[in-house]
Order: sequence, then C-alpha cells, then structure tokens
Amino acid sequence: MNRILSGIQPTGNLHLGNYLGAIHNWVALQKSYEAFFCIVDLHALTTHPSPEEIRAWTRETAANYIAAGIDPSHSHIFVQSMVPAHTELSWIFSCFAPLGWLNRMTQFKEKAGKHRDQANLGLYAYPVLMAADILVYKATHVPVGEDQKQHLELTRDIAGAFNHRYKRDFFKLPEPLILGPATRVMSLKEGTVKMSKSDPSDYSRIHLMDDADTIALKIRKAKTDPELLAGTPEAMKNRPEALNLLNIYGALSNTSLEKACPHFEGKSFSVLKAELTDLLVATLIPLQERKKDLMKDPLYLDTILKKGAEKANTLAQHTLSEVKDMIGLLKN
Ligand code: AQP
Repeated sequence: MNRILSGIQPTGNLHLGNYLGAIHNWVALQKSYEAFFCIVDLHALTTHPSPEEIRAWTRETAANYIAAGIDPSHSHIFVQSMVPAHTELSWIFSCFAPLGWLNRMTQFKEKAGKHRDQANLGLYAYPVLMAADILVYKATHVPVGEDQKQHLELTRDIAGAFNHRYKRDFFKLPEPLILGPATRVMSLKEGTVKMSKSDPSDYSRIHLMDDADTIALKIRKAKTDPELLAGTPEAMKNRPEALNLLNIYGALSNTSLEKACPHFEGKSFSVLKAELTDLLVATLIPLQERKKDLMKDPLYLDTILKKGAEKANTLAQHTLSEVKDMIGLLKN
C-alpha cells in the first residue's frame, strides 16, 4: 500500500488555507493510503512559542485533525519531537544538501525578509528537516498545499543525492499530492497574496475556530472587484479575488472551478458571498463542536498521540538503522 505523510505546525489558530490545502485532502486520502499525520512541533520552534503555547497548540492541532475527520483508528497521528529519528536523519541529510539548494528556497526568503542575518538556522534548515520527516517513513506521496512544492522538490533532490552517494535505490522519490481547487488559498484582503497566519490582518483569513458571525463578517468584508461574475475561469483570468472566493466555494462544495463559475454567471459578489458563508458555517461550526468535545479529554488525545508515536518510531528507527549501516556509523 502506498504511504502518505504530511504535517502542520502547532502554531495556533489554523486557517482555511491549512484546512483546504492540507487537512481536507488528508481526510479523503486516508482511505486509500497508509497515512501518517504529524504535528511538526520542532518546525514550530523556529517561531519561539512559549512552553505553555506549544504544549496547548500541539494537543489542539491533534484535536483539529480528528475533528476534521482524520480517523485515529486507521491513520497514525503523532508528534514530531516524540520520534527522535527525524532529527537524526535531518543532520545526516544536512550533510547532503549544498547551501546553493537551500539558498533557492523562496519560503525562507519570504519569512526571513529584510533581516536575513537575524533569521535562525532552524528556519533556514527547515526544508532539510522536512525531507527527513518524509523520507524516514519512505512515504510515497505527500499531500500539501502549493506553497510546499519547492520543499518537496528539495526532498526529492536530497533523496537522489543520498541514493547516488551509496549507489542504491534506497529512498523512493516521494510525489507531491497537490489536490482540489484550493491548493493555494489567497488572502481575503488581497487575491495575489497567500492566506497565512503571519498576515497582520485578521480579516485576511478565516480561522477554523471563527464563529458564524465572524465568518460572515470576514466574507462580507472580503475584497472584490466591480464586475459581475463571469461564467468561465478564463473570463475571470485577471480577477484574483473572484477566483479565490470561487476556488474556496469549489473546494467546500466538492465541485470544480469550471462547474462553480456557470453557477454564478451574471450574479453579483453578494450572491457568491452569501452561499460561501453558508458553506463555511456548515463546515466549520460542526468541526468546532467536535474539537471542543475532544479538548475536554486530554487523556484521550495523549493516548492517540502515544499510539501514533509508537508506530512512527518503529518505522522511523528501522529506516535510520539501515541508513546508519549504509553510512558506516556504529550502532549500540
Ligand atoms: N494559503 C494556503 N493555501 C493552501 N495551503 C496552505 N497551507 C498553508 N497555507 C496555505 C498548507 O498547510 C499545510 C501546513 O502548513 P504549516 O503548518 O507548515 O504552515 P505554513 O505553511 O507555514 O502556514 P502559513 O499560515 O502559511 O504560515 P506562515 O504565515 O508562517 O507562512 C501545508 O501543507 C501548507 O501547504
């Protein structure tokens, strides 16, 4: 059976981009793959959360996964730092990743911004740890949003470099799964900018925990253009805000952009916004209720995470042990 691995940082307040670009697709994929869903707490350390924050957000992220439909009796949900093989393999991979490869990573450039010298090494090395996260399970497929495509390519390059060095087809090159009409959910305030948690404006994104009134308000305030909606994606090529709202609509109603466009042809944005609000409320409010119930039982969540880590450790240790043999590292 093919295996998927994906993860989200426990940085609090997941947004619609995380949901539609990642979790929503995981729920559908878990039926046909052996699935590992990680809470990547070590990646989150690059943003310096307090101990209380990261502890709480790790459980909250697990609750979000389950509330959104990840089935813990079938999929393995675990915390990255509970599987030490990720960091060990990451160090080994860092010796295979030329600086030139890392210097090309656009996400680092965006996140480091003008103060590149102040950015921490963890942020710079993030894609190397991500390669270890994936390859330590020999995952065949990685469902992610489009923003992670470049990191996936680096993972494939690292796997290739390792295989070449040891003249063995040891790591299969994992394929990205970038699925659905909302692979890149854009800011509600600017259709050319990615929806992200670091955007200073709360009105740029829908949080998974926003209540119905907040969702309605944010959608009402979402940027639009003065035209009526057109009947085809081609006719809306240069209308990023319209396309963004339609893509979100498509992803939530399991329909393609090609089908969503004619549904709104000749209508005003207010019609699209009203339908979109209803869809968001119908999706997110039940998710929130399930999450609230799960958060009342931290013991249950910890049991799931412990079980997930046991399974993950077994697999990851096996890969790491093989890697050490190939490299020539002594083992105890
Ligand atoms: N806007 C988005 N559209 C589609 N997918 C998205 N993802 C994130 N934003 C969008 C996907 O969510 C998964 C987990 O992401 P992460 O936890 O690694 O966080 P991130 O990508 O750093 O999220 P943000 O909000 O974009 O953070 P900042 O503001 O720090 O840059 C991934 O699969 C990602 O593709």
